[in-house]
Amino acid sequence: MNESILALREELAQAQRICVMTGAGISAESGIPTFRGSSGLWRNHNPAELATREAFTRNPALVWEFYNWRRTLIAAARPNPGHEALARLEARTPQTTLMTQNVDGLHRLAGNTSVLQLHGNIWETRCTGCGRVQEQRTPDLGSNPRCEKCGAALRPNVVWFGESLNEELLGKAFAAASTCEIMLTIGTSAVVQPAASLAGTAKRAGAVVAEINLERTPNSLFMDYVILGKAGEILPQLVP
Ligand code: BV8
Ligand code: ZN
Repeated sequence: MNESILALREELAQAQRICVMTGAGISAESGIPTFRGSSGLWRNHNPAELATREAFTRNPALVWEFYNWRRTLIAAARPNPGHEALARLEARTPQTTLMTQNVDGLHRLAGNTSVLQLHGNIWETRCTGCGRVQEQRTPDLGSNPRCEKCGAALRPNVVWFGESLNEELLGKAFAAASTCEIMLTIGTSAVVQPAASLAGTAKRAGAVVAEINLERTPNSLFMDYVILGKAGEILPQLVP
C-alpha cells in the first residue's frame, strides 16, 4: 500500500469532522458513465447540451429520452466498494458531511444519511407549472410526462447548467467545508462551479485536502494528497 494512502488513512482515523465531495467518477464502477472523458458522450450529444433549460424548452422529448436512459441505467446500478467505504466512514465518524454532484442516489442507497445532493435527484420530477416535486421510481416516464395536479410539463428535479443551486444546500456545504479537519474530493474533474470551489474553501480554512481521482484536475495544485486510481479500489484501503 503506498505511503500516501497509509498516511491519509491515519489522518482520517483521527479526524472528528470530515467533508467528502463526490462526482460522477465514484459511480463509474457501478456502470454509470461519467460526463466527460471517452465514455461521457451520449449518441454524439454532449450531456452538458442536454442538461440545460434551453434544451428542455427546445426539445423536451429528447431531454426526457436522455434522462429516461440514465434512470434505466441507474435503476440497475448498485453501490460499489467506493460508496460502501464512505458509508463506513460516516458510521465511524458521525460528523462526516457527504456532498455530491451526482444525482443517482447511490450514496443514500449505500447507507450514508447526511448527504447534500447539490445537483438534485434524478428520481424526482418537478412540475414546470405548480412546482410540485414528486418521487417517481418508474425508470421510463415517457417523452412528455405531465403534472396530475395542473397538467403542466414535468422536468427532472436536477440543477441544469445555468441554473442556481439550492441556496440552503449550498450554505450547508460551504459551512461544512469551512469547519472540517479533512476534505476528500473523489471522482470529480473539478470543472463545474460552484461545487469545484468547495475544496479551496476547505483548504483556506485550514483543512487537509485530499483528491482521489483517475487523473489530475485543476484542484490538484493545492491538494495535500493526490491519489490517482479507482475510487472503488482506493477508498476501501482508506476506510477498511
Ligand atoms: C450556476 C445535474 C449560477 C444534471 C449538473 C458559462 C455559461 C453558463 C454557466 C457557466 C459558464 N461558465 C461557468 C458556468 C457555471 C457552470 C459551470 O461550472 N460550467 C462549467 C462546465 C464550466 N455551472 C452552473 O451552471 C451551475 N450553476 O453556476 O448558477 C449561474 C446562474 C446563471 C448563469 C450562470 C451561473 C450549475 C452546475 C450544475 C449542472 N448540473 N448535473 C444531471 O446530472 O443530469 S453538472 C454535471 O457535471 C454532473 O452533476 C456532474 O456530477 C458534474 C461534474 O462532473 P463530474 O462529476 O466531475 O464528472 P466528470 O465526468 O466531469 O468527471 C469524472 C471524473 O472522475 C474524471 O476526472 C475521471 O477521471 C474520474 N473517474 C472516472 N472513473 C473513476 C474516476 N475517479 C475515480 N475512480 C473511478 N473509477
Ligand atoms: Zn403542476
